[in-house]
Amino acid sequence: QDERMEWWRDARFGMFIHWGLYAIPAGEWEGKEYPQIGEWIMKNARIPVAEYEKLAQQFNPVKFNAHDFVMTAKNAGMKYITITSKHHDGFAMFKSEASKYNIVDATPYGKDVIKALADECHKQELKLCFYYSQSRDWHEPNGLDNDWDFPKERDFQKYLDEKVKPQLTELLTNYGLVGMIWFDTPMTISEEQAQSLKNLVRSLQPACIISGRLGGGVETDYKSTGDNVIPAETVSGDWEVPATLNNTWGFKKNDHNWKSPEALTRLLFDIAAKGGNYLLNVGPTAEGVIPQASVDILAKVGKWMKTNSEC
Ligand code: JFZ
Repeated sequence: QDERMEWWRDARFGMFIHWGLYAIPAGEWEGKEYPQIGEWIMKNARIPVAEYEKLAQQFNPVKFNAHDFVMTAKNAGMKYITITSKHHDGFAMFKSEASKYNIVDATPYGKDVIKALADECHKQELKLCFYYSQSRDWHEPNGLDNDWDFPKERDFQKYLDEKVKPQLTELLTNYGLVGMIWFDTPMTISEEQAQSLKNLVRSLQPACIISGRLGGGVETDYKSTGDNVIPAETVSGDWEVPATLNNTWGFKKNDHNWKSPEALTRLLFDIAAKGGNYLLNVGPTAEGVIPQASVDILAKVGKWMKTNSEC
């Protein structure tokens, strides 16, 4: 446990990346703007799978450059990147044999952005971590939480066996050393099911950290606070604050409610002083670029840290 957590405890600051098909609607569906977080648009607009799937045919992030992503993180003083390999919409941003609903097989772009990012992270010695939505999957009849396409009962175990475990195996086999798997919103996963996911991660990469939101009451390597929630006092154990730069995780074209670099730097120091990590989010566009406002803010945070740290 201690060995596994060593790099993470030193890191203090990481980049969260929420990137997927939801960057195309960017907060708007059929002329209507949805006020909630961008990556939830499929559920909030109750978009049928058959409709939402068509976004894949348009997904062509030709401006994506792994080097730019990594440099933006590095310049901010971030030591790891946690990217959505599969969010609740069920779309895999990596090549997957377990589901054709992935960036290589289902989009005109046809390239594995997770692979490009993994290679660049390894080259530049940043830890690469994968967010993976283990319970919610709005694309699968047996995944949880899509009650508009699939109102009937479901075989969650089948979904775990046929999609989640094979995809986790791919993620932990094809991309070199993985810093952590960031599980999220466990919903009704049982203790046994959660434990089997933990065992799988441990068996494939014993050094891979397992984040706080696995579920089933199963012990994980550290705690996540509520999103954007900073504890008032020192917390025992390892913990991380996932936070947004504006009001959304996935890109929304009309969300310009950015936090200031000064406020972010203060939060970062506050969190670090209390012994936690700060995982700060960017939401790349459908073209594959991190919004310029985010890049500028992070650069200022990085500059402030460089001029004011002793080491
Ligand atoms: C989840 C996701 O549903 C969301 O889309 C995003 O990925 C975020 C990072 O994680 O949302 C949550 C999960 C847990 C809490 C709040 C929002 N929580 O514990 O307070």
